[in-house]
Amino acid sequence: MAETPKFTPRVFSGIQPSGSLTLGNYLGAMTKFVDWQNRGTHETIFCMVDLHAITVPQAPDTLRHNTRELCAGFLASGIDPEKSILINQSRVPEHAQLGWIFNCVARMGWMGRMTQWKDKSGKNAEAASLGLFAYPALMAADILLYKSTHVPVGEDQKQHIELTRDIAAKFNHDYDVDFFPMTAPVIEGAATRIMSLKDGTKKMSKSDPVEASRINLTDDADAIAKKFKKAKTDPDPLPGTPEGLEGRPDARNLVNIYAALAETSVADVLAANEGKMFGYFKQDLADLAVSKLSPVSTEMARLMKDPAEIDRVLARGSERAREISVPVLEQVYDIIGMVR
Ligand code: AQP
Repeated sequence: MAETPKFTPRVFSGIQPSGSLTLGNYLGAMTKFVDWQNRGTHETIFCMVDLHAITVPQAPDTLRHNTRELCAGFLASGIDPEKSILINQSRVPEHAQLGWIFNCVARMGWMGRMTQWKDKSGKNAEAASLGLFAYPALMAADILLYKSTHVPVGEDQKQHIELTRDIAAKFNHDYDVDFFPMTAPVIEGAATRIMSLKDGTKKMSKSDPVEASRINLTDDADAIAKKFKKAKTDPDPLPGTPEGLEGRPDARNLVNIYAALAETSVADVLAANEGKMFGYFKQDLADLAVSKLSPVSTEMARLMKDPAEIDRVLARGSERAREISVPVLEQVYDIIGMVR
């Protein structure tokens, strides 16, 4: 007889409402989330991580708007709030409570080694918020609060999932329990790292101050075409094989985006476009992007006309989430010796 797994197969992942969703978030995260949901092999929980967003300054009205718009993005991309639990982090207080406990489990040295901390704090780490430094401990809490077994993410988040495992292992060891799972990062598919349209060595980000560096899901067809037209490339035509993209990060990025949108391989895209100049390829890419993204952005705009309905979806999601999170946190409090 097959052994019953100790942990319920459960997927958790989140996106920060720190700006408008980018093509990077969509291809690297959102489409994968929808896949997981529709596979039906795991429970799925998706989160708008608003507490993470305030680790850097956010104007309150903008944050509110971005959180609702992100929720609209989840729904428009195919997340079904009946099949998946859809929440915003601040509405499930156990995230912050477990986050505090993990602040006391994680070590300063671990946090100081995080690449995202180094990138985002930059040269002025003294002025960065304590929250930005502690971010990965809260992220570990987001994941482990639901004893999640799998976390689909883009390449940039791999280090944080490894840290989540370190925190789980230290907690289990320190308290001599087998309470938290060793969560697995799932980094799969063609679009694990979509790069800036202005610099093929830098990740496409919602908070990049250069608007032309990214495609947003709220961009209209015109804006998408213009951004691809002005995307950085090199003067050479497209090669016939992936090896021909060596040392050409901007060219590689555009081909990679095309392959991800067309749900095909880079090799197939190159075989079909060998010798084409980027001026023409960018036009094809823009047409493909518009055809794939416009149904999503149209649906997002429709959903945003009824913010009360979005709030109801999130309220219902948090009720369902708390059916899991409240007992888990109670057990954690018991394990660590809090009088209840
Ligand atoms: N460029 C990208 N390519 C592939 N995947 C990406 N992700 C983000 N950018 C890319 C994936 O999207 C998910 C949500 O990310 P996030 O919003 O929590 O934070 P982030 O990774 O820091 O994303 P941004 O867009 O760069 O936000 P800001 O600018 O606020 O920091 C994650 O799974 C991430 O891997």
